[in-house]
Amino acid sequence: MPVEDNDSQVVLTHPEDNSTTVTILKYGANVLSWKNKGKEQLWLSEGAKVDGSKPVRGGIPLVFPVFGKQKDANHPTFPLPQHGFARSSEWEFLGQTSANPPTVQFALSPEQVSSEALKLWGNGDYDFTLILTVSLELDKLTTEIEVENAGEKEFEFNWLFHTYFRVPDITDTLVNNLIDQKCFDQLLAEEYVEKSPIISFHEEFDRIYKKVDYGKTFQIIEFGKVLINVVRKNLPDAVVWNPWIKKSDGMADFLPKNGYLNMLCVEPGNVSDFVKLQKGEKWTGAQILTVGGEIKVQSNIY
Ligand code: TA6
Repeated sequence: MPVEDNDSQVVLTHPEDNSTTVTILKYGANVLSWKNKGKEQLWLSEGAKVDGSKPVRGGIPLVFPVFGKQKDANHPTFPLPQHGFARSSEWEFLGQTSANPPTVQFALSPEQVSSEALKLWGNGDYDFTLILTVSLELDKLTTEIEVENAGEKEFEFNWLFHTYFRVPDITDTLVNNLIDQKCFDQLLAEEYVEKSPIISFHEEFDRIYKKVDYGKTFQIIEFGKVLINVVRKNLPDAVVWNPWIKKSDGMADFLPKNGYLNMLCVEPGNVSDFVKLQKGEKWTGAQILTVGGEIKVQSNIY
């Protein structure tokens, strides 16, 4: 059956390969698992809470209306918790829009968000409708978000897919095609231009790559083989994060503690500035994730 609604979770199975599946938790509309031909592509902490008690540690947490913690005390998102309330709200399952490829939609509007959380954004004066579309193909997963300003007041927001990819060993893992990109290093609190043609990981890593040309495909590579390709639609930025040892130790729900060796976040989003929506306006953004393929080296000289 291509789509099963199991109360708290929805499972998609590809009609041409029953070992290609996606499991989505309605709480946070979090894609907990994406198995491509039986191989898990995402990382989910063994300590992840999936009972709605806190945002899920792993899978694809949805970050809205703010990325991180807003520093400007005058900004409407300042009172919000880190990464906003989308990942800690129960989304409504709208159903299936296609049988092949199996495609489903989830919605979030103020009715599904706690009144406490709502009040923290523009004093609760905003009205919005978020529609998440998840589509499962062979060797490919697409997640697309549509944000509509359903109210009278203009608002501005960040969006980010906080995607946790599973990797065999972070110390053998590389990411390409970020060279020459401006980035903000969250650890140094410094902005600079990335000069490494290929990113490797040997310590905590937390960088926001800004306004990256949409022609750039980020590839997660191990031993010369492409594990995953990350392509973006209307999401100009990408955060690359690995917590490493100390940060992993500090997160109670990050288990096992050496799990940082098997995960890497590559997070497409619009976080280096805010998207502004007037009354009735809509905005969409998507990440298109594909498995395997050839290494593509892309620099800014092309
Ligand atoms: O996307 C990277 C990041 O902003 C890191 O700085 C780290 O805070 C991570 O998100 C996880 O945040 P969380 O609120 O899920 O613990």
